[in-house]
Amino acid sequence: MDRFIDLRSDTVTKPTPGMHKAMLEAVVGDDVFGEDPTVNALQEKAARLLGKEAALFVASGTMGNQLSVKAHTQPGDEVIIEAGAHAMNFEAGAGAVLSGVQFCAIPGSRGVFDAAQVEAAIRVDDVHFPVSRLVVIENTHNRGGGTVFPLSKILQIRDLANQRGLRMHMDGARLWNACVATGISPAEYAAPFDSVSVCLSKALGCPVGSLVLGAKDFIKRVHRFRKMVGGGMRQAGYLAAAGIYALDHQISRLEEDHRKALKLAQGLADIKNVLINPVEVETNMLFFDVSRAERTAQEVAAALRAKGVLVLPTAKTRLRCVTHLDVSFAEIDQALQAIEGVMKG
Ligand code: TLP
Repeated sequence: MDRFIDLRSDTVTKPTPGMHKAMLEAVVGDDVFGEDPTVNALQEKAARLLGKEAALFVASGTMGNQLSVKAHTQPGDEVIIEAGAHAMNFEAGAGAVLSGVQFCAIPGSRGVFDAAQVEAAIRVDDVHFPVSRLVVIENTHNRGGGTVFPLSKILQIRDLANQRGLRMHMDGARLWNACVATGISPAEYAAPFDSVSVCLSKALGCPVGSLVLGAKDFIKRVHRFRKMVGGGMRQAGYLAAAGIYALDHQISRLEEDHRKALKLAQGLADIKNVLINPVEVETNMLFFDVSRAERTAQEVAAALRAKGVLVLPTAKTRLRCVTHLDVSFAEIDQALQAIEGVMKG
């Protein structure tokens, strides 16, 4: 197969010619000495965009989340988080290993929960219990289906967190999608949080990179922990240049990805034995179920691969598709044809 239509994730996007040029022309230095002007420029730009005092360039969303958890907590603390959240389920148990925290998982509605649920999860002050320290919110919520976390709910959770002395972290791996879908600015979304991690390597074309944002003293702690896990990079400006380019050029186009996801969902809803509710598609991600076809998700994914379409099985009969920069509207039509063919056969 010459070229796959790759709908497994928006992490597969590659640099555009404009981004390549920006990377090649980057002025770099040794970032462990704090001397890479392009890394510094990216961090300052991101801090301004999200309205935070400081930012730190890190290797990945996982590193951003887990160093934030570590900088907020002490071993034995409890982190209140939604049951399907990435930081608890898909980061190799890092919360336990790196921070010695335990998670208190609360069930969300497609990833979204409210202040009453957080309140019910907060431990009372008693020697038997861990100390509730941090609330993590994922926006958009991956396993929830690319769901936007409503700002009004976040603000209510912030009020509660203030009353009860909890800190708040946002896993904003796809915060850009939430902003484009709602018109809410990154700074408005970030304001209620003590820390935010955002990714440059999802849907924006960057080869690598995420950022952690917060107050200066918090970022200083994260910086030390980044060094501890070997995350100090040297001429990282080549990567940061891609990040600057992405923030300048690749965010507003996400709206197109959202339209592609909706088109895909609407097409899928018309295919026999595919279960999906297109109304639930809010951003660039969708999940569909194939249990009616009496096929496993793995079987469907393998049959689609043979037709040049890559999708991600996420449960026995559930699959995920994510739209992005490197899939065109025409390829969405081709993918739908392939899926229809596979579901018939
Ligand atoms: N998610 C990836 C992989 O886990 C499969 C994906 O394809 O969706 N937070 C959220 C909400 C994420 O979706 C991801 C990546 C991360 C954090 C971690 O980012 P990376 O992969 O850069 O460590």
